[in-house]
Amino acid sequence: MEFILVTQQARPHVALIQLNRPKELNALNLQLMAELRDALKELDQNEEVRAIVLTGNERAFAAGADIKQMAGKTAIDMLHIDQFSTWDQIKKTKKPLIAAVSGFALGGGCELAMTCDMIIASETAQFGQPEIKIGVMPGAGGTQRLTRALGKARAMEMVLTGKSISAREAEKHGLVNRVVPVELHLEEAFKLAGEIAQLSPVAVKLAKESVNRAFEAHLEEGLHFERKNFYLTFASEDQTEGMAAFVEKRQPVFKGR
Ligand code: DAK
Repeated sequence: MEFILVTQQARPHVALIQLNRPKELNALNLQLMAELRDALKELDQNEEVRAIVLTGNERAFAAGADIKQMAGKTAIDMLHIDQFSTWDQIKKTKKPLIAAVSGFALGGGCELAMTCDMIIASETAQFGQPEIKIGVMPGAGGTQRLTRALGKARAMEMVLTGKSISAREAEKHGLVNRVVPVELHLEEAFKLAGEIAQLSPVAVKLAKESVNRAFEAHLEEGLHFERKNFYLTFASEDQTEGMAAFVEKRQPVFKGR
């Protein structure tokens, strides 16, 4: 891996992926995206990993797709480039994925953070879709996810002007879970991931899938999906253990079975 750093057990059962092109503000070139796709796939299959934190550095989470790499491309070149496999892999990842964002989260960087399940932002984080300023528009979910999070008026202004919003504004509108001082943002993400990693991996997986359905389906279909997954948790040893531990007034030991 040249452009990302992967730590399988950064904390117990919590893996860390760090985007690592600091001089280019972690601009997402094709190799970085392919490395990210492969790392996510591997960590998602690793039974020792129960949650994944994705981060950049203090100055930049990611300043977008690599403009220098895209500059000379034609529409047909872009069509043939297999960029979507990374975004598909992010969506397919069954384990909770938490973005720890500091500094720039722009264009594809903002879209990457929004595709994660939760976002912990540092006070310096800024979120934006500046593609319009370079004559294009968001292409990896920005117009959809920003609109769902912020509402039409705010998303429209951001997408049509390219202006970013601060971490505090993002928090106010529910785009991020919380804002913490820069030096604490990664630790806060680990804390959240660690909390989830102690719970039943079976229940966590089904619950994540169900929350995501709220965005992807109509209410009736989402409720139906949620109910089916709820019943399915009763097929797990973790459900038996969790409820037995409650009754016996002890801590449960979850095995992901
Ligand atoms: N691409 C390539 N290089 C970048 C970059 C980017 N997006 N952002 C920054 N860099 C490079 C700069 O060129 C500079 O390199 P050198 O010139 O030193 O070699 C270095 O990083 C430091 O940047 P600056 O000197 O510009 O630093 P400043 O603090 O002055 O400014 C900035 C920081 C973030 C405001 C500025 O760098 C900037 O405006 N960057 C571009 C932001 C942007 O427009 N992002 C959107 C890109 S379009 C898709 C998937 C993804 C996408 C589309 C489709 N599919 C799956 C279909 C995504 C598209 C995009 O993200």
